[in-house]
Amino acid sequence: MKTHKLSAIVVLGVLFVLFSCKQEPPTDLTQTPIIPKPIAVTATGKAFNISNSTVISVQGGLEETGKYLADELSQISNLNIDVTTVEQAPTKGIYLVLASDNSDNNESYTLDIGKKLATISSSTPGGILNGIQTFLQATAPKASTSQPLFVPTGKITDAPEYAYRGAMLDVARHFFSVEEVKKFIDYLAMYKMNILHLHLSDDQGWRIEIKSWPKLTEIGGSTEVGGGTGGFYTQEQYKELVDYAGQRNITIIPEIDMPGHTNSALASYAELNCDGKARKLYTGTEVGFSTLCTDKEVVYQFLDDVIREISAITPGPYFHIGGDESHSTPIEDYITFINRAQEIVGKYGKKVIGWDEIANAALTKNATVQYWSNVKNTSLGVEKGAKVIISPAARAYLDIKYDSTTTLGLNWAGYIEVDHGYDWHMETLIPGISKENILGIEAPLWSETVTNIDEVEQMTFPRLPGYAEIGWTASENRNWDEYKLRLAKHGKRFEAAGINYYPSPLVPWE
Ligand code: TNX
Repeated sequence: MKTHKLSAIVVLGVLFVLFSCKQEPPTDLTQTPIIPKPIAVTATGKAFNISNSTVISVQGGLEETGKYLADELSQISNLNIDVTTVEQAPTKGIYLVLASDNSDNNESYTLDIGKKLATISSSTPGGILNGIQTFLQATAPKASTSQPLFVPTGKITDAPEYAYRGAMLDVARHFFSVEEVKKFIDYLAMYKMNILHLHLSDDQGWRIEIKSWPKLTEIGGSTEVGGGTGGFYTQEQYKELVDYAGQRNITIIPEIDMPGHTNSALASYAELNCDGKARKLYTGTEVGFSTLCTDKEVVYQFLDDVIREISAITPGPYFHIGGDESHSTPIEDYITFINRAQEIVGKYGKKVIGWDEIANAALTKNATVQYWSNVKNTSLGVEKGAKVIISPAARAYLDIKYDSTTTLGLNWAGYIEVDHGYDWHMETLIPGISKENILGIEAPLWSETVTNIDEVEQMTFPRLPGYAEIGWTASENRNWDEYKLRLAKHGKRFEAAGINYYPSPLVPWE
C-alpha cells in the first residue's frame, strides 16, 4: 500500500515536471541564438504569445511586408494571422511601422517586444524585413505545431556592418528550376543576406532568354554538365525571380561570363568564333578553353543586345561581366574586350562587377572587383579606384568540400569545414585592403558537382549563416566558440524547414 502511494506520487511528480517544462515559455531574449548576431539585445523577462487571434497591424504601404510575416508564421506554426492597415499604433499584436531611427544605415531596425505588443520598425521596408527575420528566429522552436508560439520580451537594435551580403548560384553548370532558385532565395532571406548573384552563362549552358539571339537558349541552353537536358529562364521567369527576391530585400545580380567561359554561346552562333565555325556543346568541367572573338564587331553587337535585354529586366544597379579564367584570350585582346564591355554596361545604366582578373583592364568609375583568388589583381583594382567584393575560394566557396569525406564538391582550394569558413575577417584578409574598400561578402556556389536543391542545401548549410554573420556583425563581436553554440541551435530550424544540412562534427548540435 505504502509503496503504491509512493510510486503514484513519483509518477505524478514526473508528469508535473514534464508538463511544466513543456509549458514554460522562454523569457530571456539575450539567450536567443540569433544569426547574424545583433548589435544590442536587452531582455525584460516575459513572453509575447502569438496565437490565431494575434493581428499584424501595418502602416499603410507595408501590407506586403505584413503578409510576408503572416505567411512565414503560418509555415512555422499553422497559425492563420490577419494583416490590417492602421493609422495609429495598436495596443496589442504585432506592429510594423516606418520610423526614422537617426541612423544613416537604411537596413537598420528596432524590435521592441512587450508582453502584449511587438513593434518592428525601420526607416525602410528592407530594414523591417530584417527585423522580421530576427523576430522569426526569436520564436521558440516548437515540439509540435499545436503548441502556442512564444517570443521572449525585450528590445533589439541592430544594423549591418556591410551593405553587400550575398551568395552566388551557378545555374549554368547545372540548371536549377525557378522553384529551386526561390528556395535558395528563402534561405538567403532567413539570414538577412541581400544579394543573389546568378551565374547565368558558362561553357556548359546559357540560361537566360535573349529575344534578339534566340539560339542562345535553344541550342546553348539544351544541356549541362554530365549531358542532362539543361534548361533556361524565360525573361518572364527571370522577372518572377527578381520580384520574389525583391519582396525579401534581395537584389538579383545577373552575370554573363565573358570573353572566356562562353562555349555555349559559341556553339549557338558560329559568327562569334574567329574561325566562323560553331563549337560543339560541352558537358565536361574543364575551364579556360573558350573565348569570344574579341576583334569581330558582331561580338560587340551581341554584347550590346545581351546587356541591353538583361539590364531592362534587372532593377538592381549591377551587371556582372565575369571576366575570369579567359586563358584562351591574349591579354591585349582581353583588355580591349573588358574595356568595351564596361562601356556597354554603363550605356545601359548599370555598374560593372567582374571577377578579380578585370582589374587588368582600365576600370571605369564605379567598377567593382570580386576577389576570388588573386591578391595582386585585387590590389590593382583598388589602386584603380574599384571597390571589392570578398569571395575567397579558400574560405567562402560553397562548392568546396567540408573535408576529405565530403562526397559532393571540389577540393582545388582545400577544404572548408564550418569553423574555417567562419573564423576570418574581411578587413584583414588582404594587406592594404580595408573596410572602406570593401563592399561586402559573397559566397559562391559553383555547380559542377551539385545537381539539385538537396545537394545545394548540403553544401550551403550550415556554412551560409556564417557568411551572413561575417557580413552583418562587426569583427570584434564575433568568435567561433560562441558562434558554434548559436549555430548548434539552428539545426532544429534547418530540420523544420526541410533543409538537408551537413551535420558538422565541430558543432554541438542540439
Ligand atoms: C573557379 S571562381 C571558377 C569557376 C569554377 C570554380 C570551381 C571563378 C571566377 N572561376 O569557373 O566553377 O572555380 O570552384
